[in-house]
Amino acid sequence: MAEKIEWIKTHCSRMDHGGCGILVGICNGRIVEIKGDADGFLNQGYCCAKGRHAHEKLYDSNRLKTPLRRIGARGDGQWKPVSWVEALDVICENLSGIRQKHGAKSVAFCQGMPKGMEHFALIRLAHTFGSPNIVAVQDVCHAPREVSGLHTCGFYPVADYHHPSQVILLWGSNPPDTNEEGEISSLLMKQLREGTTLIVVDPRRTLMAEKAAYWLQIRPGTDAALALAFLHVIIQENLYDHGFVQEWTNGFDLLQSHCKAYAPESVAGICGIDPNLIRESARCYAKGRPAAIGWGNAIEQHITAWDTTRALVCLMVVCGNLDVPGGNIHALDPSVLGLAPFVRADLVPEKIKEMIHAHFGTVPRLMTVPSADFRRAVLDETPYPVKAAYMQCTNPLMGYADADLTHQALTRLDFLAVSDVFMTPTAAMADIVLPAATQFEFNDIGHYGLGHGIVLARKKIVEPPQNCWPDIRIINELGKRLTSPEYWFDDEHAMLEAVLKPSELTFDEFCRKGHLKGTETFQKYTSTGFKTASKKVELNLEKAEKWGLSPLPEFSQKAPDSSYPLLLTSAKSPNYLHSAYRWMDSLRQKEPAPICQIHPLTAKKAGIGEGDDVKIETYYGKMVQTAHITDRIRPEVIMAAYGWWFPEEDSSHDESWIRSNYNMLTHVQELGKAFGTPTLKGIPCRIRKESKA
Ligand SMILES: Nc1nc2c(c(=O)[nH]1)N[C@H]1C(S)=C(S)[C@@H](COP(=O)(O)OP(=O)(O)OC[C@H]3O[C@@H](n4cnc5c(=O)[nH]c(N)nc54)[C@H](O)[C@@H]3O)O[C@H]1N2
Ligand SMILES: Nc1nc2c(c(=O)[nH]1)N[C@H]1C(S)=C(S)[C@@H](COP(=O)(O)OP(=O)(O)OC[C@H]3O[C@@H](n4cnc5c(=O)[nH]c(N)nc54)[C@H](O)[C@@H]3O)O[C@H]1N2
Ligand code: SF4
Ligand SMILES: [Mo]
Repeated sequence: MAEKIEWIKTHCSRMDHGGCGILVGICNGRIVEIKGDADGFLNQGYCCAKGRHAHEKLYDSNRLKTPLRRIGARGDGQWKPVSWVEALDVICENLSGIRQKHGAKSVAFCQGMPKGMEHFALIRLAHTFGSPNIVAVQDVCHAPREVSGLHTCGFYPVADYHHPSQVILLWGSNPPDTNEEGEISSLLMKQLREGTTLIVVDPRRTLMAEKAAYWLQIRPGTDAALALAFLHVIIQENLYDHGFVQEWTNGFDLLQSHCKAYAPESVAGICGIDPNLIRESARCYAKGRPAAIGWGNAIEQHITAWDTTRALVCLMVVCGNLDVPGGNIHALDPSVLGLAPFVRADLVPEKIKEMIHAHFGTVPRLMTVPSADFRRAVLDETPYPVKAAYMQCTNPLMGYADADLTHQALTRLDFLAVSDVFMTPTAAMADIVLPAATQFEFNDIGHYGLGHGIVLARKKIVEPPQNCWPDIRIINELGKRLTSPEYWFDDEHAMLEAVLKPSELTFDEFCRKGHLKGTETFQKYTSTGFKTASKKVELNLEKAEKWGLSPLPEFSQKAPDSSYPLLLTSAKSPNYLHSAYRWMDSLRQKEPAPICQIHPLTAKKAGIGEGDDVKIETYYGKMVQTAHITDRIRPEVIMAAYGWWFPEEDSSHDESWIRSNYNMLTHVQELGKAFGTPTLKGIPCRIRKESKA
């Protein structure tokens, strides 16, 4: 007789930002199947391939299962298994020693995409240790949207897919593949089925582009110009919300005259889009109230991120779509412990002045160190030396622009500890590698601190391997040893209970509820004003001048370089999360190799056929990927895969992370001033056929 499967409810995590309610089937203490939960608040039964296969990573034979201590030269791949006590002792000895010699700020605490409570626990560890330096990937991921929003209208305006919109404008965002920040595409798809009009700005003919009433196939990197052209049309054609603009904004007149220079006819050549299409889509967005802008990564992975995100907030504002149901809203958090009391920035009162990036004049309210500035501190000791790093949930050799520079920085550090589930190229550079427990193996709170007004229960389903610890436990234990123990919790469970305390729910009760959502109230500004100095929306952001930034969004074009006539860009793979999980067989079978998409005309010119190896070069570096010829992209665009390394090869072997790594072609020589953002999308490049090895 077949064994009975027991189904347990939890939420998916760590395969993207997480969010889907799922049913996890266990048999004899082992997860055997995963499916979408029809009651899932955000997904209503949907579950993607990554989610369905997520449990397989728990049972991978190559998973890290014991703490390791380096015995050979850095990066040589020679390790000695050690106990947790020894691993933690070595970390504490080194970090304390470096703090004593160079000060607490010479230790950096690094995290990639936030996966759960571990991100905020790490920030708390940095602060209780005394360091202002939390290094994250926010310069290319969400900070441009969030911080531009905070300065312009006092909040981070997120697309509200929970209420019907007349129009949804997806701008450099591809929810069916990425479910960006847990905005699971199910709610969006439901609206489209019910008649919401879709506009898509994407250089690639995605599924959403196919569903769109207007698809603007933009030349990568020109989004600011297009957003300004939308503003031009909406203002010139008098389609803006007069009442809102008059009562609630500053600087409209200046914006109006500023946008005159951005007529669709003037930007059409820059963006590669028919001016009539620009006009019609701008009208459609302006007339379709309420309308939501789903803004994605593409607008912030460019040195123009400040101007692009500012222009898009201005669009929401002038069309009266701010904080209305079905528009771009200020989502209120449920009653759980606030971020500030949890992360304890109060313990580093000089943080704002002392953070590495303060020296480089980034915009106020950017609270994590951009990766470029972190490496300057390590390699040039500017503004002061950084000597050690603790890294969790991150693989900087793959994720940071200029992988070569990252390698130099990791080599230079006096001490590096990395927590991961697999021996990555970055972990291979560490002094201590810690084996993390992962999804399903511990209780966690999802979506905390992300600004979407919800938290999700992630109930533990199975025991982790004996020697794998959840990051929140590692941090809690390091906290007790490295900082004043009174800041820390009896165990990680007590940490979660403390976060939930204001809700008056225990973790078990929270799990039974599944999620908590903040109160839904809209147009909060009508009673309190906007949370800006003037209490109005700052269309013209006067203060920006002081920060060396433009008070009105701008676009200036770079002279083309005839040696690099094509434009390199990327999109997230639906099968992987950044550089992670290429070692999971079922996902790897779906996408075995790094594919770069080339338009038929471009491929023909270069003599490249389907499946050929292609060398892609920018001024800064090169990589090899496999050609896929498709007319889904513009002829001048090369849409390459990002995050590729080869876990089946020895990760200490250079070739593995160099060969097809997109970030070998990016650089940090020119950065956006506001956020220290490098350009990752829209880079001049060239291609040629590479003979097979
Ligand atoms: N499957 C999967 N899901 C993920 C992730 C993952 O790695 N894999 N990562 C997660 C993370 S951390 C994030 S931040 C989100 C990101 O999620 P998204 O914001 O959706 O990010 P991308 O896929 O990078 O880019 C979105 C779209 O931008 C298009 N694009 C490329 N260049 C340009 C350009 O210059 N202008 C415009 N307008 N569009 C352009 C791409 O074709 C793509 O369709 O996804 C999350 N979800
Ligand atoms: N060129 C280019 N560069 C980019 C981007 C791009 O689109 N193009 N996207 C950027 C964006 S949006 C982001 S968010 C960053 C992402 O940057 P990262 O978050 O650093 O990227 P990942 O490759 O997902 O690395 C995460 C690591 O966490 C590990 N991991 C998974 N689960 C756990 C766990 O439970 N505990 C621990 N300790 N480790 C775990 C994985 O094995 C993996 O090695 O990259 C950025 N870099
Ligand atoms: S869309 Fe994201 S949250 Fe949903 S199942 Fe897939 S990986 Fe998990
Ligand atoms: Mo991200």
